[in-house]
Amino acid sequence: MILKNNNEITEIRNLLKKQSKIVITTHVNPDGDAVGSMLGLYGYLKRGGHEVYPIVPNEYPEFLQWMPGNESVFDYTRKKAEANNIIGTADLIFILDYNDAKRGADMEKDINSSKAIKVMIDHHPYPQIPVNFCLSYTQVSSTCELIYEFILAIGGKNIIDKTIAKCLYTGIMTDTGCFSYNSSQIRTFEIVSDLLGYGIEKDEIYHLIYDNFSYQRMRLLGFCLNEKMEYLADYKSAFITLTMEEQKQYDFNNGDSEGFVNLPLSIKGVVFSALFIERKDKIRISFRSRGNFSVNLFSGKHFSGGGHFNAAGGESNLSMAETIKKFTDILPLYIDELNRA
Ligand SMILES: [Mn+2]
Repeated sequence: MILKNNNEITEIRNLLKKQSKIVITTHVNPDGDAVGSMLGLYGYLKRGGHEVYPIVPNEYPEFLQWMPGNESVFDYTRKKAEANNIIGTADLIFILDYNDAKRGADMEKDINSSKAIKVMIDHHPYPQIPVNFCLSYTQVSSTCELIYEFILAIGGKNIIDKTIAKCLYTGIMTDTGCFSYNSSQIRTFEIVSDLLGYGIEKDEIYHLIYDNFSYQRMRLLGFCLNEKMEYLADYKSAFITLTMEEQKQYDFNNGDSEGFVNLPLSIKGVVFSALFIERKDKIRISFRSRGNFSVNLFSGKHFSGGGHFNAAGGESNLSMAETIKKFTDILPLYIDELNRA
């Protein structure tokens, strides 16, 4: 258990002895781990008698909206004034599953100017946000795994219940691609085993997350693989592009492209994949890799992004065509690295 006997934990435990006004927040475009860790911690702190506000920088997809506590979540983009006031008057702010101010989007300036005591709990490398307590551990599978450890360390195993367990399991499952990566530590499975002990139905959780797509989304997936994927054998790479026009054709909703970036990695030999999605003002990019090729560094260097070693995001202010040209022009610089990966 990595958080036990930690000075920071003792101080946070003492802080939480007093009833507090607490904000729990997470990164823009929240994923399963973001929402799961936020609502898992929400359930826990709520049961501790605190006044707790889960606030997200923007909306998240429907397949994540079933988790217990979802009805209490504030969407910053929709209730800016109210969220701003809550963040400004909070005693404590938990920053979950991100460590770079950019990932807090518009909410970040409110968090930054708030006098609240800030606690970051995260598993991404190179934490950058100034906080009072930084619980950053890159070796864990997910922030949900850390939240479980955090609750245990704070001393509340008996406050965990099925609703909290559901949220935490969801983040561990989604951040490991259903235990296909980032999940080789024994501890991850011990925690999963504990969570199952609270009576969660893991097959049902899988179903709620992965069998919850629209008909149009399935057709979009087919279109992307059939017509929009490019395979660059020399570079062991493949990428998919999606323009706004194409998104419109398939009634694109936020979250519809979730998981698309992983698919090219199923091609034999491919070690690097990218997904380029056109947004109103920029191209949003996701990168994935297998083995020894760091997409975190690649994205940081060329596409103002970052994330994990094998999974990162990025962006480009160029047009789609110019962005793809930039990407394919850069690849030759990495030919040796990609072939060694
Ligand atoms: Mn995560």
